[in-house]
Amino acid sequence: MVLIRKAQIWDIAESKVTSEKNYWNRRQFLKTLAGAGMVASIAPLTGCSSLGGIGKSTAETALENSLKLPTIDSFSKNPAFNKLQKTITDEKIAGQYNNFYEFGGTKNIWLNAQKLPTENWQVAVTGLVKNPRTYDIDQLKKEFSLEQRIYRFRCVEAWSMVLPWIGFPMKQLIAAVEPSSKAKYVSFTSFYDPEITKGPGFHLGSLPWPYTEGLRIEEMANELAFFALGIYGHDLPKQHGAPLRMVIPWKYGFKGAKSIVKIEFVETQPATYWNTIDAREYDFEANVNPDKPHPRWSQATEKFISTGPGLSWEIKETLPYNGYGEYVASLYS
Ligand SMILES: Nc1nc2c(c(=O)[nH]1)N[C@H]1C(S)=C(S)[C@@H](COP(=O)(O)O)O[C@H]1N2
Ligand SMILES: [Mo]
Repeated sequence: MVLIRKAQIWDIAESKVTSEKNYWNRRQFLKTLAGAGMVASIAPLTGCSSLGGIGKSTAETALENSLKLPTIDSFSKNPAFNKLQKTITDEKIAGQYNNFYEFGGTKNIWLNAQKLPTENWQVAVTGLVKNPRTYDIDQLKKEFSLEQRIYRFRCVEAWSMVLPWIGFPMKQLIAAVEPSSKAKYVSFTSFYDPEITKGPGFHLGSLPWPYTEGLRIEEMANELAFFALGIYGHDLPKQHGAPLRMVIPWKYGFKGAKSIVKIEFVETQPATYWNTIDAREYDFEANVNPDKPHPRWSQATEKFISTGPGLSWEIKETLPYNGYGEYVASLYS
């Protein structure tokens, strides 16, 4: 059965899709939002303010600019994982329906995320490795072989997309830095500077910033685990986690930390952002699993967000491991 429902992109953000943020909504978030005047500041960013009634809205132009990025010219296309996908999510929809809590607690943080400073970015690869190394983005693009992979993407909030990432398999980085036999886990840290991300945002003092995520080293070595440097043929826009993010397609979206500055090989399971906030709701493993409901909602189906204009979705059945069981189920047997 396929149900189609249409909504405005700003309707879905808070009321229609169950959100990680609801956790904070219920506790202290609304209070904070009201205090920061955020409710009032959202409206002009989301769409309808057209200039003098003609031409594109300022938001539309800003969105297009945020997606106009240097193209990546040499990458191969790897169709090995395509068989479950028919439609790719529209680029503008994907580019204005994001989770990036450093820049705010709603789905429409794409404009605020343009504050992320991506110049002279460096990624430190450290810890239990033979060859620790700090890479800049050009080095990553040169030293690893870039490919496009069209992956299903499933957020724990029960919405999903299909996205054409460009990047390289994480196992190539493992080969380059040569972890020691003591390395059992890998910790990934996102950019965080409260001076830059402040503004409409999600900045309760108790949150465990910076955003961190973690994998077992065998998970990182799996063929599917991917570092994305691009999407839709060009560099990553800031709202998608420029200039480097994790993509782990068989796990819920929160496992894919954005705007990575540090990758550390460690001996024991590292603390991670959502797991520290609430381990019951966001377990470390976080494999997509339709049979294991989130404590507050079912994971049996998902809202697949595909085409524009405007936001629409189809209800689809959620697949174990998001459809990638043949590649990853053996990691969990
Ligand atoms: N640093 C950071 N990474 C993050 C998040 C975040 O808030 N901060 N949100 C996560 C969640 S919950 C999801 S669903 C995806 C969303 O990625 P997208 O906005 O590119 O679709 O990013 C993940 N990575
Ligand atoms: Mo998510």
